[in-house]
Amino acid sequence: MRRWTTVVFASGLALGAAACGSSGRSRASASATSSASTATNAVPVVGLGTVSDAGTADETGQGMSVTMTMEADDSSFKPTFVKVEPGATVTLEVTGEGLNEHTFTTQGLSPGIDRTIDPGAKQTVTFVVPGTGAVRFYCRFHLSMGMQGAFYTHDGQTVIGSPVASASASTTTAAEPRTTTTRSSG
Ligand SMILES: [Cu+2]
Repeated sequence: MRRWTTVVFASGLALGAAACGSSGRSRASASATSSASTATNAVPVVGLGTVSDAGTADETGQGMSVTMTMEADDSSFKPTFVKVEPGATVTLEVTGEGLNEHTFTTQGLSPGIDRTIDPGAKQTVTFVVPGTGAVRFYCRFHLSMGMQGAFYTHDGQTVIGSPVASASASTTTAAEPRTTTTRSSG
């Protein structure tokens, strides 16, 4: 037992010394990456409308079986976009990190997913991302604030399915009840 602790402690010292020696160099690379990240605002998926974009995660390295976590923050999902291999099965744990209740609701999947996520709670969902289009997900309560995102397999991909008829925005067309077409009975 005593020998073990001695060894660990010694190697810890060595690591600490090495880190101190190279501190001058790491500064330059840090500033280089920060300037690059401010360049693009374009989202990688077509057909979403307003998106509260909290970033993209590339999970193609996990191959056909992806396991990952996502935050449901107040008005955005983080990550917002997730790139995976076509046909990959995704096991996703969504955690409510904000103060409000949210949903994780999918578009175009069959069966679809619609889970409510309470603050501090977790929901685990599993689904397949087809190569034919991006899988949009959104919060039913805060879609108008851009609380949505997508799983996709290549840049510029269009989302599959049609949006669930949400809210009332499109149903109030003044003309529709008045145009009563007279049916010829015969
Ligand atoms: Cu929400």
